[in-house]
Amino acid sequence: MRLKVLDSHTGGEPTRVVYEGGPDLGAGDLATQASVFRKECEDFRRSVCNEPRGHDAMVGALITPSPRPECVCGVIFFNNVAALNMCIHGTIGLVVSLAHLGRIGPGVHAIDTPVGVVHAELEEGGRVTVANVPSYRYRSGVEVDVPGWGRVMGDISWGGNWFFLIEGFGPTVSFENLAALTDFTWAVKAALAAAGITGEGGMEIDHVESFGPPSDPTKADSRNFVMCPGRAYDRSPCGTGTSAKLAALHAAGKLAPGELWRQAGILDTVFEGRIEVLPDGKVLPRVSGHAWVTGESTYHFDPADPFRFGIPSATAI
Ligand code: PYC
Repeated sequence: MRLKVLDSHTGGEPTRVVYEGGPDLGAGDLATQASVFRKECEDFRRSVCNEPRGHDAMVGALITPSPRPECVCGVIFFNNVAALNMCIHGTIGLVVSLAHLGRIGPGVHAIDTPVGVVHAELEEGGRVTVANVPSYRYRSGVEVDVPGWGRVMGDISWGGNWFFLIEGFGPTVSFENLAALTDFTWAVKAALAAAGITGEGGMEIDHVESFGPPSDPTKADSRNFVMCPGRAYDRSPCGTGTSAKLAALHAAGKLAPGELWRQAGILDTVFEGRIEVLPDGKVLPRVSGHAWVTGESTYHFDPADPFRFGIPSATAI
């Protein structure tokens, strides 16, 4: 077994695209391929994202064939503990990586994911805009008791992943508070699960997003801290999290169709977002950002190497 991967980062958050040697997930739709991945590809997932080749913040992107002829490819995103439903920083990284490999050029490209087809536009200057899956605020003003932190209120919103959106609770959203923000949002995630608070249809709320004012209001409208399912924070503003926020802002009457929202992440990198309102009342978010290719590798799997399939993340133990 040999894998070829291309590394990039989008606003600071890494994406590792596996473009050769990855597992065959069958010819099903992407949701079916994702369930095969979840059942059969734990060694592969760990090999790519976890130490010694990766680290807890790494997000993998396995390119797979899509049964939809209009799509340039399918993709399964995954991290240090599991497969993800969707990932926008990863889609931006994927598009820039496919362009680096000479597989696509500027223009709009349909990409198949386990939660639906997204359309990504690569501009000449390298900026990528992702038209995400339909997004919506599911519940607002949800209260949860968080041991050690007290009662916290937030909105539950879908942006391709399930998010609990918090403002005005917990540590100030700033880089100096990374450790406290990690403890707080992880405790919120556990409290939501303990209280049986879920997304629609009982789906787990696997991301928690805390908001505060931007460090520079001329460059962003808000700054966030996003806790991902493997207890690593998103270094970027999180595109699915930005989509969930856009949906919640619109539901609260605070964002009109076409209006610009500039979401900064904890490193002060910015994603720009706008919405279109769909006939069923959900919104179609468009999220723009940049990615940079940082490296290219071939992975080897020596049968004598006890850690050729990675080391489990401490979060997963
Ligand atoms: O950008 O959507 C995103 C994302 C999800 C998890 C990490 N990044």
